[in-house]
Amino acid sequence: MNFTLSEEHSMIRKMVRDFAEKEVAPSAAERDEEERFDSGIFHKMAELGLTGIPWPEAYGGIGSDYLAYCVAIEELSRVCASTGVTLSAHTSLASWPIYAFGTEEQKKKYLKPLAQGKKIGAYALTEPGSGSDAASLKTTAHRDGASFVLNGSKVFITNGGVADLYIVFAKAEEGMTAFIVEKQFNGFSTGKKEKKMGIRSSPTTEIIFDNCRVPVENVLGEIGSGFKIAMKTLDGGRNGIAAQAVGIAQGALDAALSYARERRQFGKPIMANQGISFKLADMATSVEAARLLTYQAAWLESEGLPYGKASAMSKLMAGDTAMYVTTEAVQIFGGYGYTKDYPVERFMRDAKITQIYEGTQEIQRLVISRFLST
Ligand code: COS
Repeated sequence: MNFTLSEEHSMIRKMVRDFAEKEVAPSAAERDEEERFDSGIFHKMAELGLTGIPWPEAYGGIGSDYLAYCVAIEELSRVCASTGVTLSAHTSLASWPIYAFGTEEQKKKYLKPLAQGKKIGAYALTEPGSGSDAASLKTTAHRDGASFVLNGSKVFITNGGVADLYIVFAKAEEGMTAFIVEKQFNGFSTGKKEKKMGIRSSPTTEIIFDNCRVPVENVLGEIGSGFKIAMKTLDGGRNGIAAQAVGIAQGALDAALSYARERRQFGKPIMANQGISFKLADMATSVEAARLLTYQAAWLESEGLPYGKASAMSKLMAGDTAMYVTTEAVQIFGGYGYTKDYPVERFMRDAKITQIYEGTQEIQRLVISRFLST
């Protein structure tokens, strides 16, 4: 057993931290305030190869692995959770299912430009009436000659409106089916953009299918096997969210630590107060535990070993850790923490979503408990 990151993983961490601090952090608060997605940041990530970390070079990737991908998401989220989730949805939710289930033609046509960052990807499963109960979705896909015709709508779509292609789940006669839908297909449109508590510079929208024609060659995997594709995709996605949560927590911990060393009350730095230093000790311990679970799940996936239980556990642990650590960070900052003069209130708002999306914490417990009972 070796708990040290390899040279390759350490290099990726250093490169992404450097990029995040120079190119992402300075505008993070402003983009949050303005609810503004910055495509320039995405293009810079593409230039660094971050949009295709785990995919082979033949498909436009850099041929690394899921641990490197998680380290990158963590480092981005340490300064801007919105940028972290943009890359996470693009990689885990849009590119992965094409890599895992796509035909050679689909990989060349769709995975390659996604990996190269020439296109942005998104995943569309959730509907107004179907969230945790993903199998109950209502969007339909009727076969008509060489096409399927999709009707319905999806909500809470990360990268909605900015994505070029969407992995869409709809009910065909044979059962739930996955489709690769390009934004320019007739009958596809973007609906309402959500105004959110956190991750505000990551656009979240409704998407609408009004007799949207999708060629049969854009069916992903077997017709009727969409539910399993959706679930397997989320198994990996959840670990990306765990990495995002670890990054948010680390960002809040770093900010709280440096504040506690500088801020003086009662004639000494507040760090010298055990009420504060013990809080920081607990926060640091929780972040480390969440990181270890997250890296373990990423390692399992990279090794080709089962990782569904591990990724549900990492997301559960890391999401709760992010919420706990960011709330404590605000507390350490006192009144200042409650203002937008410091980043910890943003971290706290951003942390909350990690307990909700890609399966609520309650769904993670359901998934974990099913593993325990089999
Ligand atoms: N990988 C592969 N197959 C899976 C799977 C997984 N992770 N999870 C379930 N399946 C399979 C099952 O094995 C079963 O197959 P068979 O019919 O061949 O036996 C089938 O899918 C149905 O599974 P199950 O009965 O467990 O489905 P449920 O409707 O009970 O739903 C949960 C299971 C609750 C786990 C699922 O609906 C879920 O994950 N919901 C949360 C959705 C979510 O995360 N939404 C966020 C969207 S992205 S922001």
